[in-house]
Amino acid sequence: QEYTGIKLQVLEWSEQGNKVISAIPQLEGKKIFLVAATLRPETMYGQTNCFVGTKLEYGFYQSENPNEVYVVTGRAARNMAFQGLTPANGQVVLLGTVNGQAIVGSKVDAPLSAYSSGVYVLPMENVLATKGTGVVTSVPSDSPDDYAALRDLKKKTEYYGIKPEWVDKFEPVPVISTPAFGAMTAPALCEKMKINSQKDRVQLAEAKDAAYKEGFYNGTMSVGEFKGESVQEAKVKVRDLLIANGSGLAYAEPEKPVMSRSA
Ligand code: ZZB
Repeated sequence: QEYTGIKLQVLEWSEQGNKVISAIPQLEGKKIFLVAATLRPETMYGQTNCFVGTKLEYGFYQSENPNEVYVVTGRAARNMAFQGLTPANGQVVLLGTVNGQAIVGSKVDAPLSAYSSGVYVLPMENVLATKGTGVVTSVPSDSPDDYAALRDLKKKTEYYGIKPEWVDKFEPVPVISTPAFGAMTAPALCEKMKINSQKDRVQLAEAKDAAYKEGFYNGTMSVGEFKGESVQEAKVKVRDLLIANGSGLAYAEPEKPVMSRSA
């Protein structure tokens, strides 16, 4: 599986996050990035937040660049070690660990996002430890999972232990238009399929499939450098642009045996 890693630089740490990083001297003076794995680089214009799993453990890993540190799961770091993303091939340099819950509320820079002054790290129930980097960048206009989760958070900030200002002004942004779903695919699909929350796993899996297909085959970019171009053309161009400007990276995962494939 070929992902694009999106480097979300931490601009401000949450209170808890700040305590954790202050206790790790090797992080001093380094740029720290949460690295999200995506299959949809062309949607990055619509990022509204970043999701982490509150029960997952993340590591601070020295990256290939001496000034930069990546925050990802241990599993992802071990894959990265064979892709030139660590100082030495096959080896990870772990500088410290942090629980997902502790970084909720941190503010990060989301490359290409319409929300250019930063977006917040928020909790999501369905972040898998077994896929990608364990960091998910959220695009509620085009990802039904993200739309449902962000809507849950907006409705129940207290229940989720987040501050209203982390979600209030962050609305989905039109990025890709399609004949079937109009200006914003995910909200249209969630409405059509009566998806009420991020707990509606079965419908969400179906909605994700439909969103991928319609976006890829019939989508047209409505914003950004490649506005007016088809998604099929723009996908690689946006990926290349992100990698060229240092805010993206190529990240692949080995194929899983068919028997244990989860999706
Ligand atoms: C941004 C984005 C925008 C995504 C979109 C999807 C969509 P797949 O297809 O099952 O391999 N993701 C990445 N890592 C995780 C994780 N650890 N746990 C849960 N979700 C994760 O899933 C790949 C997509 O799942 C990734 O691409 C990421 O969300 C999320 F408009 O990144 B995506 C219709 C989907 N649209």
